[in-house]
Amino acid sequence: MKDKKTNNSDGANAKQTDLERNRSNADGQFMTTDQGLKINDDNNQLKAGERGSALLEDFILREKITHFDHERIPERIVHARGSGAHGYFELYKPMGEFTKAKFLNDTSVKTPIFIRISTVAGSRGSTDLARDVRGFAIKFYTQEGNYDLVGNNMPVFFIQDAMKFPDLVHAVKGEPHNEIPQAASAHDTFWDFISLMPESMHMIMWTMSDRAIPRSLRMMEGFGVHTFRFINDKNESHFVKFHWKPKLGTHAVVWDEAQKISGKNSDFHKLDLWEAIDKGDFPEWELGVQIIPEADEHKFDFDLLDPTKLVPEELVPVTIIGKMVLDRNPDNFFAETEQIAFHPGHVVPGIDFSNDPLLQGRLFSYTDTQLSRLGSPNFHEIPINRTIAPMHNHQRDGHMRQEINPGRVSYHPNSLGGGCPFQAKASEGGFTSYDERIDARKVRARSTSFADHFSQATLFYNSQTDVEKNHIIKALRFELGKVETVAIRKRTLGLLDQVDPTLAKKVAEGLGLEVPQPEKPMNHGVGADADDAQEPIKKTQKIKNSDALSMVKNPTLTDTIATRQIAFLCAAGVTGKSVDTMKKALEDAGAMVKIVAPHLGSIKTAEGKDLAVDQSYMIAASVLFDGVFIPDGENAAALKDMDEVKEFINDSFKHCKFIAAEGTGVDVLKNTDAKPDADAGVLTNQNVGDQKFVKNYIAKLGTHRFWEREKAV
Ligand code: HDD
Repeated sequence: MKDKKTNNSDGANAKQTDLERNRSNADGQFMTTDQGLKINDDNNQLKAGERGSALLEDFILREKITHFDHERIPERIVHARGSGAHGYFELYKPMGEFTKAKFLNDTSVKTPIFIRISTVAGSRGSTDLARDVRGFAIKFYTQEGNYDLVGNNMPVFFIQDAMKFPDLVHAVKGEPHNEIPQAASAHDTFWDFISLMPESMHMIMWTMSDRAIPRSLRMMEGFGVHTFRFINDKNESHFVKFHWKPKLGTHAVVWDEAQKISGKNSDFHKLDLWEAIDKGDFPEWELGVQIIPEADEHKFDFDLLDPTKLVPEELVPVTIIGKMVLDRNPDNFFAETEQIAFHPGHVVPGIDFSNDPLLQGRLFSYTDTQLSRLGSPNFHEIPINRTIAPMHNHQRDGHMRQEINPGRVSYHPNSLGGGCPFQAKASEGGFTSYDERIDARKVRARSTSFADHFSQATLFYNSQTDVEKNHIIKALRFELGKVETVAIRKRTLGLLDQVDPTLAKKVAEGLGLEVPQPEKPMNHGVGADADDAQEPIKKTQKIKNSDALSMVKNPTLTDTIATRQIAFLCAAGVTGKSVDTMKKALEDAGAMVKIVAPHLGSIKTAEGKDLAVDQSYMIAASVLFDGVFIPDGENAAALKDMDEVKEFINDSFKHCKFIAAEGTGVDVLKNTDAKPDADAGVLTNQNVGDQKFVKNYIAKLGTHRFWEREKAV
């Protein structure tokens, strides 16, 4: 499928050429030291005699070891674990009415991008399948400079003010005395903090939902989270919320599956993204915007500046304006994915900030963190961070400066350099901040319009299907079950009760607790200090239900099975026709088939042909697949009694996957939980190679999971 690769246009080529300049190609070259000296022996250090001690003189050994000793840089404080990819953004329709940003006005330009998708809490080596928010950060290399949209896969956040960010992160990370647990929020300090922060309840609904355990990084929505501003060339401002809608739909795994994947393949998401791009199945997202005129700022039941609130799509529809395609894996993880430096303050003319107090704090944090992570104010000179726009200013020197600025002039204004570089007028593309009028007292306080912490949490919960609600209940039972301090569990139940009494009751049952009498949760945010802290309020929302918030009801859901992984449980004697018919149909629909057998190499089919084996039962596990097919043939006799096969099918059944078996393959189901029943998502067929059966299985796979099989809590 390699031919799917498109040629990037000018901008994309410019970035590629830029990266090319720094790409080392050792093909056919001699090995050298960092100084270019050809190396004669890379296996032995310089010694006094063959068995002698090392000689300090060995500058080649010292150079190699010194470089190795300094290979690591500090990992990101949050979002340490990430996957990156190159791609491009293409605009569908000019947005000049709202923004003057050039890349949002010219449909003929393909803007190169680099994306980094990450987990938040865990260290660099932690598992991909942690229950966590996913970072969704995109750097657009536009012709007017870099624009970074540094968002998440959830549209809201835990806290309203950046002042609380270090506390949130300290609470969720491994506890400081023993650094346990790794990449998990299921522990006392996190829930202690949450139980005292009612403003986190809406985000808690999202993180306890299946959104926090995506099936693939390619199957997640992305959000800019904050309200930003679009500014047009008349200097008019509109508020804007950014959405990324995945072409493959929004899908998740279930929690039991997530935990098992972490054991079987903790790089599951990283590998999935890498392989899809490598095979030419380029992931795509459409960019959507919700645009709100300035005049409507106060029209809502919530404050647009409050990052714990979303704007329901029923109130302001999402307009799709372009698409992002990921078409190239990085050449080097460290140089690109690790060294990329994002910053919500990297904007271009036409995009500006709102006064969201979380965003305002972020505008300080990101450059500051790059200074300690990348170690120099020259981090913008690293190839992956370099703009493709011309870059000239009077900033000079600093660690690892690459740029050589000739001449005497490093100040403005100057006459010796002819006044260069010049400032740009707004009409020449110079960035000007939106001239919002500010006339206020200097206070440490939070607006009372931020005080409703529960009604959108309730909206989210009410918008879920029963299955999704059950998953939230189970997640909360798991998380709070891991909390040892009973008072924290109870305090959290008190907050959940304000979101939905039935939810709180069901979680409480699992914990063997009663929902406590309504306690007045203190609202730390509102009021100048704890003495005049106010109670949070719950406003009636106009919107009671929003399908866009449910992954199952989501209107953008597609029935594609493209890139879905299907396991064929095989052994010697399998009927080739049964394998071939199903395989061809699945692959034609874009799915990927893996032949699983007792050993690697190949097996003989009933027709006497060799069938190449992709994975043995030792490596394959149901949790790494989206569906399973047991073909007809003598293989059934061998598979029936294999524990690995039984476990495979039982897990598929437990995790609500569609199971198909054909001919004697149906016998394999006998010793498992998956009894043949089309109404229960276990499809069987006696007429080997029947196209109707194959089509039906593909249609079922398109619905992702057979949720009805799941037992209610
Ligand atoms: Fe942040 C990294 C997203 C609040 C401070 N953040 C980081 C990354 C993403 C986000 C996606 C990883 C970028 C990458 O891949 O390199 N952060 C968010 C979102 C937030 C948010 C969506 C709320 C809406 N962050 C937030 C606050 C602060 C920070 C309030 C501090 C006041 N974030 C950071 C940071 C990081 C970071 C410490 C760590 C590594 C980095 O910046 O480059 O500066």
